[in-house]
Amino acid sequence: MMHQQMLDMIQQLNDYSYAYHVKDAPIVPDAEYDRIYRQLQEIETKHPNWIQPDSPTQRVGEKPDSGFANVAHTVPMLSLDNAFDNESLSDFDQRIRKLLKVDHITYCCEPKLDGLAISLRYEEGRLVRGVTRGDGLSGEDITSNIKTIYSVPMKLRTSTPPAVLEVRGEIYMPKEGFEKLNALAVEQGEKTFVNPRNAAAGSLRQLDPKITAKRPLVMCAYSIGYVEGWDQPKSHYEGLLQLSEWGFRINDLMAKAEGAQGCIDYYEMLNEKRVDLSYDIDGIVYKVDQIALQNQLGFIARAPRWAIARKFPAQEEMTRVLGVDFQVGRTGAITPVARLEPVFVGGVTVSNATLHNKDEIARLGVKINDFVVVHRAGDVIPKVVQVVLDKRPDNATDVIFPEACPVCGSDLEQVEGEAVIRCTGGLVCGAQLKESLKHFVSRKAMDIDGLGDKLIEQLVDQELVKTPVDIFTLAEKKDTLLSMERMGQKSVEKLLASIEAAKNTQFNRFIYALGIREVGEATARALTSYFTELNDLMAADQEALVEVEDVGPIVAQHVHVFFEQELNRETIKGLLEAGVVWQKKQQIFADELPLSGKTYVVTGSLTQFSRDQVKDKLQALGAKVSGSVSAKTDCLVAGEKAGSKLTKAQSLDVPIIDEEGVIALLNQHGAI
Ligand code: I6G
Repeated sequence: MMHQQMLDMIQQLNDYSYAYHVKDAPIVPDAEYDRIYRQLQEIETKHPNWIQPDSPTQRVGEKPDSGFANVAHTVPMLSLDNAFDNESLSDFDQRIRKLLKVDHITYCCEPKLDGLAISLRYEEGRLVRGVTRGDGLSGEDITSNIKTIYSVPMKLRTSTPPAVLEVRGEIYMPKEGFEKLNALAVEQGEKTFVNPRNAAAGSLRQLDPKITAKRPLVMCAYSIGYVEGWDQPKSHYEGLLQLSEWGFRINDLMAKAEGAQGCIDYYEMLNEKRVDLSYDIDGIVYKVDQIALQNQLGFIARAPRWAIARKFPAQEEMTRVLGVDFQVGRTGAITPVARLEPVFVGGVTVSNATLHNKDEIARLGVKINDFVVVHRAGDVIPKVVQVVLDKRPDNATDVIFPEACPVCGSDLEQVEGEAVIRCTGGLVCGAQLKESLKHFVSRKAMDIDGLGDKLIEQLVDQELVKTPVDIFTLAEKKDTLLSMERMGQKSVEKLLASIEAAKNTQFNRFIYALGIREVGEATARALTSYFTELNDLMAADQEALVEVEDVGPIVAQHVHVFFEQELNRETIKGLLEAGVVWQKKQQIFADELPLSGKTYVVTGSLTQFSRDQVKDKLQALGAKVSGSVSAKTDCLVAGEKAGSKLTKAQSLDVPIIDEEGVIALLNQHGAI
């Protein structure tokens, strides 16, 4: 093996790693990377004197001898002023325009990642040091840990690097990695982290880089801190593009905005996307884009005058647990829910938060009257994430999990290996029946308008509805309906009309409506495009079911067990006898359809059709509709305000069509 060949392998591995960790666009399967990595390891074992500092094998080194040394920053790492509303943002813009005596400013906007700030020093293009922010003037030298993060370039991707470059950025843990890390900790009986930020901080503080290397950390660059031997571009935006060219990850939502209004529009846009992002953000950083103007503005105290952080409402707050209720869900799962002293968190007032299950109560060690940290992000159900033990009052009392179903009194069961405890009552349990019916009539299922939660609860409580079939015989009980609370002639007629209309449904909606465990909308679609006949689906054994795309053994088992139950078979028969029908797809072999073998993703808002309608129609033409963009996506349908999926499709060169384009496509194939 020639020395040069080894250098080529390093280059190749670093290119693959850059594509995967920085560009989110892998160019080879993991196995291929691993194969070359192992070859490289072998060569390095044979020729230790050939080892290069930028070899990927050098990312994980030994523990630093004497902990983390304190190092002064070449240029202080500043903090940022905060703005909590649009008004202070406009004041900021006005202040700057006045100081600069101009009437318009272009800003560079970036999401403010919820992680830890870091400064990386490169000399002649090689990473020499990574230092935490510390107190802003000096921080800890955590180079050995920083090197384990694949999105940190060991060497800049240029043959003419600046003599010295200090890059500032944020190290964070994406949400998915955080969930996996915590799941593993639970499995191994270890302590979990409260949020991704704490997990990132805890991971960087590890003295052993081998541990840090196992943590899914990412680094995203946000500015150039110091440079020698290179003329900086004229704008912050261009500076970041240069960092991207040199191999750093920069945020793909970074954008320029014009004036205060542009900044406010960017805030609105990002606030909407916030919950769908793969990482936590706590705000937006706005910077005057022109470096010359930044220099004119300078600093006050320890913050630049040319930047401001607009904060989002906090997603975590402290409050007190007043009590714990036990709710019974559609599948009988008993969920403990903490009743809270109302608290404003994530933009709304929250008075209930989930405690998930019995194990979670034990893990948190929560007691009634405890002070707890509540987390609420987007529309996700608020959850208790931590007990504030320092504030535990004397009257804190244990939470007692019920011995029997709190609604119907049936026995509870816990499947081995599962955390969930379930009521065994099935549809005999009023709570399960109510939840099943709510699901059955919901928009993506049978779509029965006018049959809201309150009405379902009344119908079940008055024993007018005992199974989903009874919904279709409500027309015979019109007088009883009329005698019910808030049910006038008009609303009863409207309800009966929508029940009648709902009889005409689609096979996938019908299967989804049945509420089979773990069969969501997408799985129902997959099952019904594979088994086009209900009888075939009902008769399928597990072996046949796992043939369906995205159906694994667990889902297959749930489906098989569901259709085996006599009660479920009777309900299905009853629904069909009551007149539920769907149009049978013509028996066309799947691979003969015009969009067979193609994968589509639909995103953004559409005006003429709903996203679901477009998905249905694409599927009817044989396409597979996926929820996320990858290199395997054949086409992205992007409506208005399409966000990260659009950016990702652009970066992967996935063909993109707009609403007009998809309508033309559907028309061309006679789907509309
Ligand atoms: O803490 C920070 C996060 C993100 C920053 C920052 C940033 O830009 C996107 N920018 C500056 C200038 C500072 N802190 C001081």
